[in-house]
Amino acid sequence: SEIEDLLRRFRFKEVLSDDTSSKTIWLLGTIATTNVASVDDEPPVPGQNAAIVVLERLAFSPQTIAKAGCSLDSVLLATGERNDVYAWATGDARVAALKPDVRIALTYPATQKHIDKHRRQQRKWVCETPELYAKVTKPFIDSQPASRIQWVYNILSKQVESEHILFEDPDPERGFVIVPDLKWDATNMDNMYLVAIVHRHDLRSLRDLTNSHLPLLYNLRSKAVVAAQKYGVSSNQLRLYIHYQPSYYHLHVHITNVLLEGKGMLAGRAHLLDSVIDNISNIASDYYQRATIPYVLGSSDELWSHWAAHQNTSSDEPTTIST
Ligand code: M7G
Repeated sequence: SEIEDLLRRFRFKEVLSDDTSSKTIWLLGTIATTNVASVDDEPPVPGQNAAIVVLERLAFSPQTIAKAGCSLDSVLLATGERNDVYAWATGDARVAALKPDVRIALTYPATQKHIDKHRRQQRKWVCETPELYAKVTKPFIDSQPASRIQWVYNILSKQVESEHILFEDPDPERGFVIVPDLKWDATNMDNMYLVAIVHRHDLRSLRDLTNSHLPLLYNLRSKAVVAAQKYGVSSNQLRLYIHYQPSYYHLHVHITNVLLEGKGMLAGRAHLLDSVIDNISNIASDYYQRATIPYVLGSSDELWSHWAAHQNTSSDEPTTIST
């Protein structure tokens, strides 16, 4: 097949990044003009011979294993150990029910953008004080073109995805739309992922919330429960949270099944809606205007360069909470 032919001609040059939790590795290489192994010294040229190969270990399929049974006779053990009732080993699965075990994706020709996107990012914590928010983050948010969130306006105006709307409260102050999130296949309830997008356009992030928005937040919390019930997910099985920083600066709330776990829920990005409501209603109305909020920035985030420009100290030095 064509893909097989391309993969045979792939010449590895560099590991761009890897992720042990998703068991995935991103490789940069070239697609050689011939199948001959000796022709492999061409450097990758973006847009021409450069190629990115992604190798991902596949998850075990309970259905396949249940159907085929899984005798481990033919698992070749490389090493093994035993301690009390515990034993463990590594080896090669030679069991048909465990195969195929790798997914391969190829991008060819790969552009510089593709390569940059997959190259391991640097990451750092920043502690955003209200002063730093005003100086660095807010100007960045203000400079975001509306076109970035055109997809949000398309949903709110029912031009796109209207057939998927699970719930809408059209009220301009406290209303919102709930739709299945782009990331969800809408079939596996364990991974249920919905997103609630507020109708008002003036709330760009967590930082804008005060007690004047409590009616909106309460309303949203109770209707998220109703929307999730349509998929058989009950209120105590929901994780509701707001990202800070989000990718899109128009207030929206993530609504997921508590069984779903992933990067979007990491400490330092996901703020639980219940805590947000509690902080605003029981601690201070201006909690999010006064809070110092730590978060992680990646070097490919646009905001990274804005912080770098404002840091007169060495970039290696951690950003500390101002005293
Ligand atoms: P976020 O917190 O701004 O950033 O969330 P993140 O994407 O880094 O998590 C935006 C959420 O909206 C994400 O969960 C996206 O998967 C979802 N999303 C993004 N787009 C462009 C769409 C879309 O066009 N339709 C729907 N239904 N969801 C989207």
